[in-house]
Amino acid sequence: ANKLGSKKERTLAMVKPDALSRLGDILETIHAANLIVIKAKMTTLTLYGQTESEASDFYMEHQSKPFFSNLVQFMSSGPVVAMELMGDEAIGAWRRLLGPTDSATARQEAQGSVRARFGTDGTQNAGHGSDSVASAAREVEFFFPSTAGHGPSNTAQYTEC
Ligand code: RTP
Ligand code: MG
Repeated sequence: ANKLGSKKERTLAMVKPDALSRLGDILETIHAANLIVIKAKMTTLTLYGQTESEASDFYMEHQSKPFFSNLVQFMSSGPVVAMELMGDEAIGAWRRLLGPTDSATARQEAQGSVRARFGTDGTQNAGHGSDSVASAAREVEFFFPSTAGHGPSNTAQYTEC
C-alpha cells in the first residue's frame, strides 16, 4: 500500500461484442479514472461447438449456470478488446466503473456506468472485469500469455502519464 493506503493492482478488462463500437468512449472512461492500459488486443473468441470455445475456457467458473450457453454464444459473436489495466485498486475501480451485471439494473442504480451507457441486457452487458487478484492473474495470462513469441513486446512503456 502507498502512503494514501491504496494498492497498485492490475486487472483484465474486456469490451464485449455489443459495445465494441463504443471502444473510444470506454477508453475515455478508463483514462478519466486514472487507469492505464498496459496491454491491449482485439480478437474474436473462437467457437468450436455449443459450449466448446475460448469463451467457455475464459468463463469456466460459470459452466454449470443456466446462462452459460447464451454467454458463450454472445462472447463469440464478434470481436472483443481485452486490456490489462493498471492503477490504484484497479480491480474494484474497474468493476465499479462497469456497474451492476444486468444493464437494466445498471441504468436504474448506476446511471453513468459503462453497462448503463452501453450495455444491452443481463448477458449482453458491454464489459468484463476480473473479480479478484487471482482471477486477474489468470485472465491476463489467458489473453497475454507470458510465454508467447519472441517478437516485439506488447507491453506499453510509459515515461509519463
Ligand atoms: P463479468 O464476469 O463478465 O465481468 O460479469 P460479472 O462479474 O458482473 O457477472 P458474472 O456473474 O461473473 O457473470 C458473467 C457474465 O455472464 C453473463 N450473465 N448472464 N442471467 C443472465 O442472463 C446472466 N447472468 C450473467 C453476463 O455477461 C455476465 O457479465
Ligand atoms: Mg464475473
